[in-house]
Amino acid sequence: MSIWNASCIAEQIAPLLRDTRLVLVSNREPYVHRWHRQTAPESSHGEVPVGSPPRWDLAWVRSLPDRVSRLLRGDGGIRWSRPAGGLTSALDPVMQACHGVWVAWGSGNADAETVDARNRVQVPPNNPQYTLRRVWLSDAQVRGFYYGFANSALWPLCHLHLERTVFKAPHWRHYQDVNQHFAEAVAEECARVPATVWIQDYQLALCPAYLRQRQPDLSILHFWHIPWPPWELYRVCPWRRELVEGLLGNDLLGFHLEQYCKNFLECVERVLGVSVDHKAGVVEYEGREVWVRPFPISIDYDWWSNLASSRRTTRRIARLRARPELAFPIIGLGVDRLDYTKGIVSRFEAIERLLEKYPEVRGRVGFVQIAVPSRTQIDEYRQVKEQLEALVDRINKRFGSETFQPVYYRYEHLEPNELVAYYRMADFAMVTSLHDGMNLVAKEYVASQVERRGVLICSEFAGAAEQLDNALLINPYDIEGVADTLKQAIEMAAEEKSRRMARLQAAVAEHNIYKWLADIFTELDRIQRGAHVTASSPTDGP
Ligand code: GDG
Repeated sequence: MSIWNASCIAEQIAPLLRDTRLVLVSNREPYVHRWHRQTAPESSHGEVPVGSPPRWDLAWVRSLPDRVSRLLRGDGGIRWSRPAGGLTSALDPVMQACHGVWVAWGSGNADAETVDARNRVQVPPNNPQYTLRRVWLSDAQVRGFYYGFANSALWPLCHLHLERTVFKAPHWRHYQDVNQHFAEAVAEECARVPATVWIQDYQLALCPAYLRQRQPDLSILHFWHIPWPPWELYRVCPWRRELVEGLLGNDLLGFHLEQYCKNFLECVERVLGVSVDHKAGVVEYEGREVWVRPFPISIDYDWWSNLASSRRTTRRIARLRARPELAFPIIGLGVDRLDYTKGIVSRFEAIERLLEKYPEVRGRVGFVQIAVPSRTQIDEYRQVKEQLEALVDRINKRFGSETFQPVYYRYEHLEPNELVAYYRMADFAMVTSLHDGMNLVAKEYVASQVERRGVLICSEFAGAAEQLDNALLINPYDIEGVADTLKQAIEMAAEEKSRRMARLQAAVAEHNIYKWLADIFTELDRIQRGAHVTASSPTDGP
């Protein structure tokens, strides 16, 4: 068991909020309501009675034609579910303990049906603990703000893919509008009570300043989940000034790594010419101090480890092992959103090289790739999917036979129960990111390795590599080197595997998600108390 666990939220973290209301802000919502067809299999987590109280606002009137067509198609009731993903599952317990308000885009097709006249719904729907305030976005806004500026400009820019970066003025205008829209909703939630606002990620870079203009005394913090690029790259952004000004609306801005903090501070200095204390990590801006700090995110270690050790998982592994696609003595695993930053194509080039260069491993080792569909409306994502699938096909044709294929490729989203079985079963896991803020898959694999028979291969360009130095670190651009490292993992002695994995587990168990939360809120508390802070001031145990 880790020192930091879920009970620390109520005992240690909630008091640091000093009786203010916690208002969390993210693009994605923690609970989604959707219509389901009566014939559809039951896969979601709960039902909502149809015929919720009528609402006569604009959103309800707009949804009328859609509702009529659903009725004609025979759609059934409304179901709610929790979108899978590290972020929402990590932050939901915080909100449950603090009973605050979570402001997010209402993306479910039945979301508008389940909110009250102020666009709020109590969640979890089966055991209400906090308020979800939904923000509505039009299709054009989603295209311009989300697929456009956030994911076709900021995402590639921050991941150093300049050639994929698209800057379009209409996208930028949508990004500004949506950030304003979020700021308005947040300001309403903070109107009559002292509040601490916690903003998430790169979709909402302008929100802090918009909010600060409305309510100068608010306490605002922000966590940026992706890297921040060096000035040489960042400077190409036509709105480089507006973005840093937006983020300087915060009191505290967190990145995963010290390097991303340094990059950000240099950009601030270059763009705005303001005074930056690089050593302390603080910017003086418009008469306020903005603190910039590294907080490497993590996972709920005990949750993954317990799920992995469960009897259900053991039974599931036995069933998986019986499948012909997995009938190999050694299994290598990759789990990623299908995103060009994850280096999946380079990974398979290295796998192809391994099979070419070391014929003795052919037939002994099989590779499983779980590729989760992601941002499929963006060309770059469709192209990388096609490239990957052609490569997997080629490898299977070159090195497979009538009876087996070396690569088992699944383009789908799995339930955590199934995912954990792959994590525990795999003899090695491959994280080959070309650039990655952190990478939670690496940590989930480590937590799930209950028998300690697996090897983690991790890109040195994933933030996770900084804490996971007992992994086999690779440069994903060096295909020959990765092929050799795969061979090393395949041949590693059981004793060495166990020794490395034990050290990895100790590192992840100690620096788990609860420690991450505690570090962030302790830092905010220190800033508010005006206590002098050093460049890195880790939290003591609970
Ligand atoms: C950003 C940054 C940073 C994956 N497949 C399935 C599934 N997953 C879950 C994993 C993991 C998460 O998705 C992916 O985590 P990453 O860290 O790799 O990913 P990004 O989505 O790129 O996130 C990243 C992160 O923010 C947090 O700050 O680490 O650097 O890019 O939790 O478990 N989950 C389920 N089924 C799947 O098939 N249920």
